[in-house]
Amino acid sequence: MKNFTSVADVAKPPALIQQVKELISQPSQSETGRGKTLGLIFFNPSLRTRLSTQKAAQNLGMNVIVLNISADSWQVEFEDGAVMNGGSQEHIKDTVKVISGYCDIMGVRTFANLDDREADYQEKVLNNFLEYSSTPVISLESATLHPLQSLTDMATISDLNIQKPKVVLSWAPHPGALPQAVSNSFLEWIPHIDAKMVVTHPRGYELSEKFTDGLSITYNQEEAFAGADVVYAKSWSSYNQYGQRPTVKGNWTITEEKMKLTNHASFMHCLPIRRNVVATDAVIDQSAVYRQAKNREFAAQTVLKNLLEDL
Ligand code: SN0
Repeated sequence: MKNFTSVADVAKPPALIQQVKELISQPSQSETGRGKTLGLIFFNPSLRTRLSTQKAAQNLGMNVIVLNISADSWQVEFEDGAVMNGGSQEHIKDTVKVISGYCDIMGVRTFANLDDREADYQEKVLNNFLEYSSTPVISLESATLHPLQSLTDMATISDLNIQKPKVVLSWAPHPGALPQAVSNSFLEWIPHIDAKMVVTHPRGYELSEKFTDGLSITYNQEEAFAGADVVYAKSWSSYNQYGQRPTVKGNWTITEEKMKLTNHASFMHCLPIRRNVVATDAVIDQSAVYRQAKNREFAAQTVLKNLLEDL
């Protein structure tokens, strides 16, 4: 594997998911990464991604350096050919070339700005890393995808050992406008496990057809929940009215009553979760979210190991 920025970077996604499952059932450490350095670059906040990837690298004997660009570094200019007489001090080209000189593998987190759909969906920031880095690049969540989360989610679902589970991706309320990355990415990976996929969201919250083409989609959340084995909750802002939050009819918060419609479904969420907005305390407290968060370590370790082997 040369980079890990979407499922398209993976030659055999089911084999990678299987490797994560094996690590879940039998955690292990190795010296594969001895003497190698992982650089983790954050343009946005992170808890699980940061710590699980650091831990995963340590499990492989790697050194890790972390930079929070917005808090600790120079302000970065992204425009090609910019005359830099304004607020930003360093061009992304220079930032990436310099950091990659210190690293053997580089991870980057860069959220959608949710203003300019074209810029977000062209993955402008991530592509600067791919273009200017001399090392493999791992997405730690980009504007439109979150592959480490999705690889974890596929392994976590597959680890339930339910034959062809019914998996429901449900939109949920949130006080702010969130990216579509986690949901897009989930839908990009789900064909690589044997599942029956249903998406439910209010009108106006349709995702890009690139990710939902051919899927079963309903505006009726309760109908979607009937017989579900997995309920995966996520809030996202509108794709069509980009970054907006059109008015929603009814209450989409996931409650115990709604979960009773399912086939004792596992409740999943990437976290952080707004308690009693996305889902009630009772739903979250009995859910798979902590197992899912722990599995982030095994997904990151699997990805790093594959990248190290191909250095
Ligand atoms: C991010 C998102 O893509 O939805 C990261 C998820 C892994 N989530 C948030 O930014 C949540 C922030 C909030 O206000 O709850």
